[in-house]
Amino acid sequence: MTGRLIIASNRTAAPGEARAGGLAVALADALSERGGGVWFGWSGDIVEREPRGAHVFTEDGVEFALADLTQAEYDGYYLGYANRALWPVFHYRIDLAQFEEADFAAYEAVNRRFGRLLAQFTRPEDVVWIHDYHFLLLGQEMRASGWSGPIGFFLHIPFPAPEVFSSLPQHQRLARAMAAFDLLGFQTDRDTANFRRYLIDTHGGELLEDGRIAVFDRVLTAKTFSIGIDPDDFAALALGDEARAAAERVGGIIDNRALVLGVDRMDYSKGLPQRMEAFGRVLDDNPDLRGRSSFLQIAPPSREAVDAYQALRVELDRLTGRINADYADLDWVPIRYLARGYPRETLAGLYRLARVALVTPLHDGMNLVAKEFVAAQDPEDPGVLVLSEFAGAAEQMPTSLLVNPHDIASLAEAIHRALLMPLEERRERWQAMDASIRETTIAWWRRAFLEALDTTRPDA
Ligand code: ADQ
Repeated sequence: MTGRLIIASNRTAAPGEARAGGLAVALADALSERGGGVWFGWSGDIVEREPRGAHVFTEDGVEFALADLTQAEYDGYYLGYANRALWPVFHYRIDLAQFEEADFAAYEAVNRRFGRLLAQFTRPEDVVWIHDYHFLLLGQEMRASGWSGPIGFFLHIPFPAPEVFSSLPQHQRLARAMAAFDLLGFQTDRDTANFRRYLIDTHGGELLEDGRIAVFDRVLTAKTFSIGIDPDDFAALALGDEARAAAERVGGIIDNRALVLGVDRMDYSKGLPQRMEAFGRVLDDNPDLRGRSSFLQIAPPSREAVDAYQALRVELDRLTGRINADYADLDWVPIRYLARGYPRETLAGLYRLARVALVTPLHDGMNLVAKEFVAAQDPEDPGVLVLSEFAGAAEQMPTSLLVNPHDIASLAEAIHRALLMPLEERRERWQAMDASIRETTIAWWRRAFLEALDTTRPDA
């Protein structure tokens, strides 16, 4: 008999919170398929006094256990170590990373407090699944609190090359803690290979015949589980009333010119300035295309308390202003840049309307926008995906127009080519991408991970 599932992620889909994303639905499904369990995470609240326990709610047989953070914990653990050190380094931006010892101390303390708390919710036959870079030490802390059952970990962002990971002053400490997990899941084979190479070259890890790695007196499995979406659900969304209404509205505003679309959280990993420059370059080099296509970039601000995010906002304002001032005409604006989020239905309608999607991050774990765009297309008249070779999705979608997002000239060339691509070629490329997003759906992802985790039990 399989035990209950215990999930830990920074944010949860607790009662009352919108379960908008595919990931939240998938984890909720995983919990209900196992007949219940616990979903642990940060409540989203910042409190004055050191919190001790967790708020517990039960919904459909799932216990939600939510812990608060103090202001100092939020600053040091969340904004500090997680988002000023780990996020930039894992996205190859050592230049933006700030290595403050006090931030690491806060990260360690929160992982310790949360690990102890979470251990109290477990029963011996359970399995534990921990998510993402906020909780690299959580498994080790649970072990210190007496938990000896299976622990899986999934990293949603890239695992960088060993030389880059080693730039973290605490990388040795992090590596030892990560060895407390039995199964480590990564988005792409590139990430899995980076992690293995790091353990083998830096810590004398040994690759065993069955593919597992022996390191720090433990044996662990590192494997690729490429996250996906629910393509049928998204395709249906794109045909719904709200999606159609959004497409009609935007189609009217751009006067049915070809829509070039970008949808991202506003983050320096997403390559937004490079993308805008490349669109500007298309207009510089192709006078015949001026007035014939409109670029719409949707980018809601995130993590605004971190300096690098404020700087990005200023840069995007400047770039759009310049390109629009150079090229806008009485009846046409080249770039529309909306610094706010939209409901999934609206995005689905815009994806379907778009002739070209620009998904050009400098580094990205997977990038689900790329997959959502593919799912939303009209099979008879699909749009073109311009995709960064540094997005995890590139490994699975070689028939997109793959680009190096740092190379503005070839990015501009790809946008130009996408705008002029004949219908037959668009169909052929899209069919292969559609087949690929149907292979590793979100349901496949969670089942494959949990099956692998179940087999790591000593008695399996
Ligand atoms: P994100 O960096 O947030 O996620 P991504 O995978 O593209 O990146 O997006 C996640 C979801 O947010 C998608 O469903 C998308 O529709 C939605 N979203 C993005 N921009 C939006 C906008 N402007 N308005 C409204 N909704 C928007 C992290 C990693 C990724 C990894 C995912 C899942 O950084 O690499 O693919 O986790 O593992």
